[in-house]
Amino acid sequence: MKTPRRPKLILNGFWNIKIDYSDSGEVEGFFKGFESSDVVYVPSSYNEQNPLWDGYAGIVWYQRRFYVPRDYSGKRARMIFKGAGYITRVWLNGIFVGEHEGSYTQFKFDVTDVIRYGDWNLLVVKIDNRISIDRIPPGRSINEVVYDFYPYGGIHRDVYLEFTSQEYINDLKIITTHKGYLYAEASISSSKLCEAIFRLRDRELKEIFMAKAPCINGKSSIETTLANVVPWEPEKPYLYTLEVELVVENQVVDAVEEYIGFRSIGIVDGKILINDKPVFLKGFSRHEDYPITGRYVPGSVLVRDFYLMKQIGANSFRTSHYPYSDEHLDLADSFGMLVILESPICLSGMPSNDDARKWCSNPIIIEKALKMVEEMVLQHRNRPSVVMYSILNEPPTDLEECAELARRLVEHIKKLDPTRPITFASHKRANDKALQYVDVISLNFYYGWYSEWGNIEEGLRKALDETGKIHQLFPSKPIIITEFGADAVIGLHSEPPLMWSEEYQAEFLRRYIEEFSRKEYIHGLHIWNFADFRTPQNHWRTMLNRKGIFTRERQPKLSVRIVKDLFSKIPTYRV
Ligand code: BDP
Repeated sequence: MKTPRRPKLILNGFWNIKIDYSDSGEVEGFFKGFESSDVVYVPSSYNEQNPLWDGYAGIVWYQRRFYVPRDYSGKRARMIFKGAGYITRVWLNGIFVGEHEGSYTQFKFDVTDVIRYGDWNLLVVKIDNRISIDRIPPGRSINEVVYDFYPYGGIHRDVYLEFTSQEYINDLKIITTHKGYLYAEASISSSKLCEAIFRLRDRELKEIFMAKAPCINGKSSIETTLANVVPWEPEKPYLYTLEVELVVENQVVDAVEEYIGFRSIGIVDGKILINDKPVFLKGFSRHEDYPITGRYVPGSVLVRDFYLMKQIGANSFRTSHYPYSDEHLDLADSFGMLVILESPICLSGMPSNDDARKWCSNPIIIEKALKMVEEMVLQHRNRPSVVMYSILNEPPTDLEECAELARRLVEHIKKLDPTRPITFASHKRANDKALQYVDVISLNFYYGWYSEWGNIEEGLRKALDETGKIHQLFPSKPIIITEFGADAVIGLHSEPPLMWSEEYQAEFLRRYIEEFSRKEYIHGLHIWNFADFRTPQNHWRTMLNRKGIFTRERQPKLSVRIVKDLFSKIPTYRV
């Protein structure tokens, strides 16, 4: 939900920071304000802003002062964090206002009664980014995690204070189809009689529909079918604006909006249908990772990424391995990307079956996991670009307990949003006991890299063979290859193509794309990865995972031309 008309105080910028190695800050009263001359920039992870903080995954305190003009008094004030973590605890003027767990979804705290109007205010934030087995995703220490990306910490997305009247719109839920069906429901916080005005505007901001509906039990909704809408499609992502105004005692007291697209999704006869037409998802699994800014990817870099993806012929990506920022997904909506939105539950390297069983059946973990997927769905369910949810990456779902966790996640999401198919990225092949619960099967393959190394053809044969078997087990479920790739160090060349060279990566991707795109039961190919990204330290990484077809700074490797050539021959719509 977008709130451009609400007054805001943006709190991005330079903050004070203090490292709290012994977790003594709360006892010592840091929340009342602390002494430190160290500086950090928000939004960004803290790690790469000072070489001394680079290997630190622990507790840090952030603080800044800001002035709130007197004109804002009488309004409701909420402090909004678009993404910070892993655990964020917040104090305003020495008073605790709330806590949130998880780094990748937004959260807000009502601070109306704590703000000093016409005065300076002190905001203190404790970020606890300790790595632990009972966190999502789990790990033991900074270099011993079950996932292959750097565990950055900090306030890595925007922070702001937003003001509304006492009556306001809490949330917006929108459902559309490409045939012009529109359902819009506003959740409203008001103890008074009220109504909502819903307005749909086209790209030129011309009003093409307007309706009013009363507030009933905290909700106001409209349902209609409009003639002649322009559908949202990957190649023509037409966005409308849906505005909702809240009217109390004949006054407009709040207004929110959303950019919406008219599009439908369906799974029919083993195909993925967008607007009733079968699509092929070609693109990447990505990461939010950039030098110095860490988990925050600046808007200008994102824009370049989207142009690069488009120019390569991609129409799709997966938010591996966590929900991405609103900016990232806003661009997906406007560039017409088909997004698989993935939760942060990444379990690739669960150490042992015993650990995995315990983890998956631990009620505290299950509750956290359900909450994390719920926050993801509620934040992004109005987006036309989001065409599928991925609940997990590489879970040990050959184990009953983990398959049961998957089942519960599916059940939970279907209640929140029955309109989108669900998948997860599987690496347990035919032994995966959770494939039965999802609408689309997603498979990750590294044959020709982690096994059959140096022998792309043998690896590829194995990948094709296993995929064929899974198709026979689930003939009505579309299959997407959500990961396949090989590391390449830019500038390293070899003929014949040897591992780690640009030629080997290009050849690996060429052969996988050629063979898999020929199979009629394969409906998508996502290369691992769009760009190189930072990982924990270990003996199988050279600081970065080098499977990007671009470097971390977005310089192209040899693969870019090869992939562009192949992707441009695969049409988005399959006949
Ligand atoms: C896959 C994981 C991904 C890794 C990739 C790799 O899903 O997170 O980065 O392997 O090893 O298994 O490059």
